Amino acid sequence: MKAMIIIPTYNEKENITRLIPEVLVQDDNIEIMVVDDNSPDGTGDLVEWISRDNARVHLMRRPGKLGLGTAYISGFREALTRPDIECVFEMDADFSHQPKYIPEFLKAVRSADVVLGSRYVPGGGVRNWGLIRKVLSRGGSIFSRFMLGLPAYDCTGGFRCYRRQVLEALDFERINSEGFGFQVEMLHECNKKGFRIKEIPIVFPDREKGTSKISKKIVFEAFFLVCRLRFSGR
Ligand SMILES: Nc1nc2c(ncn2[C@@H]2O[C@H](COP(=O)(O)OP(=O)(O)OP(=O)(O)O)[C@@H](O)[C@H]2O)c(=O)[nH]1
Ligand SMILES: [Mg+2]
Repeated sequence: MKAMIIIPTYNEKENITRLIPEVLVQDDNIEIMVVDDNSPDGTGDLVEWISRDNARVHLMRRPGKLGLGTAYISGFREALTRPDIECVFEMDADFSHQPKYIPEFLKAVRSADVVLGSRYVPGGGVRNWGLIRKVLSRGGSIFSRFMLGLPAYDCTGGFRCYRRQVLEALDFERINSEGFGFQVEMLHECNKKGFRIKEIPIVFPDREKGTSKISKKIVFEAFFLVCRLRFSGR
C-alpha cells in the first residue's frame, strides 16, 4: 500500500537525519513528509537538504511553532492532494515510535480503517518512564475510553495509520486541539463515523535525544477536551 508518513518536527536535528533512512528502508512504497515549524536548531534546512537528493522525502515549512494538531492537519491535507497515496501515518521524530513497526501497521491496515500503535495491549509497553508519567498516560487513556466509549486501550498515542478514505471523511475545521487532545479527538471522530479501529502492540522507549515539548497545559487541555466532547454530545 502506498503510504505517506507525516513527521512533525520542532528542534529534532539530532533525530531526524537518522530517522528518515530507517523509515524508508521499511518498505519501498513509503514516502515521508516532515512538517517543520521553523525549528531554531535548523531541522528544516537539514530535511530540505535530504529532500533534494531523495524524491521520497518532502518538507513542509511553517513560519513558527503553531502546534502539533495543526501540523498534522496541514500534512494530511497535503498528502491527500496525491491521488496515489492510500494511507497516511502519524509518527514522532524522536524514536519513541520505532520504525520497525511500520510493516505491521501496513499489514493491519489491510483489514482496518485506522490502526493505532498501542502501549496498552499485550505485547506493548513503555520503557524508562517515571511513575507519574505512567499513571497520567494510562489514566488518560482509560478516562477517554470510558467517557467517550472509544474502542481502544491506547487513546492518546500518536503512532497511527489512517486509510485515505478516513481522512477524506473528517471535517478538519472541527478539530482544533493539540497534543494528546488531538489524538483523542481524531479517534473520537473516526469512531463516530463507524470506521474500523484496530490496535497493534508497540513498545515505546523514552526519547534519548532532544527535548520533550509536552507541557502541563497540553495535559489539562486534553482532560477538558474529553469532558467537553462527552457533555456536548459531539
Ligand atoms: N511541527 C511541529 N512539531 C511539533 C510541535 N510540538 C512537538 N512537535 C513534534 O511532535 C513530536 C512529538 O513531540 P514530543 O516533544 O516528542 O512529545 P511527546 O512524544 O508526546 O513527549 P515525549 O515523550 O516527552 O517526547 C516530535 O517529533 C516533536 O518534534 C509543534 O508545535 N510543531
Ligand atoms: Mg516523544
